[in-house]
Amino acid sequence: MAKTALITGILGQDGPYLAKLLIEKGYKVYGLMRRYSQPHMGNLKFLGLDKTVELVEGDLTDESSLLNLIKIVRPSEVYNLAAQSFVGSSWDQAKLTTEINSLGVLYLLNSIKFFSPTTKYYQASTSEMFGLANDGGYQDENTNFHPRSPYGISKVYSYWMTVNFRESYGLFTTNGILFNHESPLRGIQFVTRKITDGVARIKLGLAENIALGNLDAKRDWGFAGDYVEAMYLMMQAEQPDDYVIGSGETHAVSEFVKLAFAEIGITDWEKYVTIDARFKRPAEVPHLQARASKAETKLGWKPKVTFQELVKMMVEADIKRLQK
Ligand code: NAP
Ligand code: F7E
Repeated sequence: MAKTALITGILGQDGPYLAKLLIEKGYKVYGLMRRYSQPHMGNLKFLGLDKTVELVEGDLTDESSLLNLIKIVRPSEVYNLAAQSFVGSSWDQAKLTTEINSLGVLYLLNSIKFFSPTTKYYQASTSEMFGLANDGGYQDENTNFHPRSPYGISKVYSYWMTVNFRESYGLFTTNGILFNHESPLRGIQFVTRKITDGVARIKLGLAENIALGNLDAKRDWGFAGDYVEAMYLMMQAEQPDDYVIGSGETHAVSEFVKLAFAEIGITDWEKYVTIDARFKRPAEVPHLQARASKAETKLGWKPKVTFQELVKMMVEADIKRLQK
């Protein structure tokens, strides 16, 4: 019998990439989405998946919708990708962020425990949990957490709840501690997409500059398509465990800006960028850099797309999108 997977957050960035991978592997994929009067299917359509994923309605803040769904579908695997994932909004919407990212995870885990205890569970944990903490510049599975935002804090709760359901009830639950990963499907608020969309607009004469916040922050950026493979591999491991997933390289926001402008032949990028305090955060995460050697050794996972290739891919996709 074909395996079944339920992916929450199916309309976001990672959901469609993961759905594509699982469908190619023969899974029947259910995608959880909230109720909309007009669903935004753009990311699923981009990968040609709008007809192949079976969309089901539910909300992470509504426990009964999750209990019902797990009882009916009893999937082989649940990938919980749904979240209020924008760090910048998490200060102003801390309660909502906590309800979705923390309590939503508890509801989902309880639903599995009650109605489908053989279902494997993947939790989308994040490098934002490390925040200020690093061991000689790197973060790995042994680095302590020091989150800097309500988002990071909400994800620390769900990380530990995922571990606790494994330890308390013997469920197959796993945390992927993923560092930043991007793609042409990235939400427009996130800095990479904001930059590549802005660069494309400048090239096409649709804008004159890009307003950004802190250009000094450093991130370990990879390609979302590579990172969903790590999620899949974690769920196929013999024993459930927690893994850091990242490229091992770190780059300042200013380096991303420089490379993106270079793609359209502009080298004096400073002329096109303004600094706007509205895009700075009350507490910043200055430096993220993964040491993903556990994933490499135990899962055989390594990223394929380089930082330079990622920037190029995103700029090209935005130019194409705007030309349409
Ligand atoms: P994303 O593009 O923001 O997608 C998140 C999805 O969650 C959206 O489609 C959203 O639905 C859905 N959602 C939000 N609240 C919900 C609720 N109450 N009930 C049901 N669905 C809800 O995020 P992503 O970049 O794909 O990331 C996937 C996951 O990985 C997230 O949990 C994120 O926190 C985590 N993560 C991401 C990164 C990264 O660099 N991308 C790194 C580490 C961890 P709507 O479409 O209705 O808004
Ligand atoms: O910011 C700086 C900003 O919003 C990256 C989420 O997927 O990855 C993501 O969180 C950096 C920060 O992503 C602007 O201050 C400068 O230092 O693209 P971002 P993030 O906060 O790293 C983690 C791993 C997740 O888990 C999250 O869900 O860029 N920055 N100027 C800016 N950021 C934004 N958004 N906009 C600016 O204008």
